[in-house]
Amino acid sequence: MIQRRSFLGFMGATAAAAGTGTLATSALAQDSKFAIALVPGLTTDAFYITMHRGAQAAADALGQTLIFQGASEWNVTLQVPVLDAVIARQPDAILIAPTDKVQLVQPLKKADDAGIPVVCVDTFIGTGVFQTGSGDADFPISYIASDNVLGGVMAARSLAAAIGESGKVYVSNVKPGVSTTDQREEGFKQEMAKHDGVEVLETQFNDDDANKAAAQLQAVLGRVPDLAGVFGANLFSASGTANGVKQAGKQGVVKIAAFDAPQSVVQDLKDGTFEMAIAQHPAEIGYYGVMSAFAHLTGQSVPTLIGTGFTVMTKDNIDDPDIAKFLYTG
Ligand code: T6T
Repeated sequence: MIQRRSFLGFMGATAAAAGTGTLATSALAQDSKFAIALVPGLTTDAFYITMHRGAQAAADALGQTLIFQGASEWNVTLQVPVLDAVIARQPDAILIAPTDKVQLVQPLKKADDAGIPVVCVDTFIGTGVFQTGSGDADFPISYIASDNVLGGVMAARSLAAAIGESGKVYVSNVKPGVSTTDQREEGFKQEMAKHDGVEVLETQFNDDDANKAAAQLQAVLGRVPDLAGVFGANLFSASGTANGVKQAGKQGVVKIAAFDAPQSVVQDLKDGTFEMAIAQHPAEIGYYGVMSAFAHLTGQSVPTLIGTGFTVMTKDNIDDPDIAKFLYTG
């Protein structure tokens, strides 16, 4: 059990739950030692491992404690007990990437009710618009993430150009209800609607399982031999699709626009498996997540939305250290 030495305990849960942020004098804040928990979407994903690194850097800079606790798979029924266990440890704040925008509302409300401020990182609950005073899911103090709709738009533009503005494509995606990947698909389809020669086929949902994404690629190719391209909407969707394309001997023929940037994208870009990869900046998300929680805990106001950037990787720029530094670690 973590000792809650923070002044939240002294001030009571109500002020914290209301997110007033007017909690203490700076002298008291400096004396306080906060424990900030980060609950990732899953622990075994280079994206969240990199986010953890950024969060740890911020915690170290601030002299605060970071707890990293998550499930091993992208799964609501695994994430909720982890969250319950984290709430039971009574951290001073929780950063979380909720695995479903509806199903995590009530579990996170328990944290809010216990006076533990919540920051959504990467994914959100509800609409992702927080502190508005409306709805039952606006209680998190901030949402820190990539602009996922824009990322989908960028992938669509790149894929449309790669297939010469003509042909059939589909989205390989995780599962409906995940805010980030829903938004990427939305942005992708919005943009593709402007490309008359491109037909977007039914989305293939893979449950964040790269093997499933590979098998789906092969099945779609069986039905649609002239398949021109795929948007892999996250790390496992893209890497699984890449494997499927390689197994089918269609490398460079079926074009892939990939979201996320594990180390393996270097090879996939260089050998023409990927046209492009959109690297998010997960270390920034973790860093600003901790900074925001700390700011809130020490009485500062915090933006309700912090957007982090993208770096578009291609075979032509991936050797540039200013680009390659955004490859995920872990
Ligand atoms: O794409 C990231 C993350 O942004 C998304 O919410 C879930 O999938 C990843 O973690 C990559 O696997």
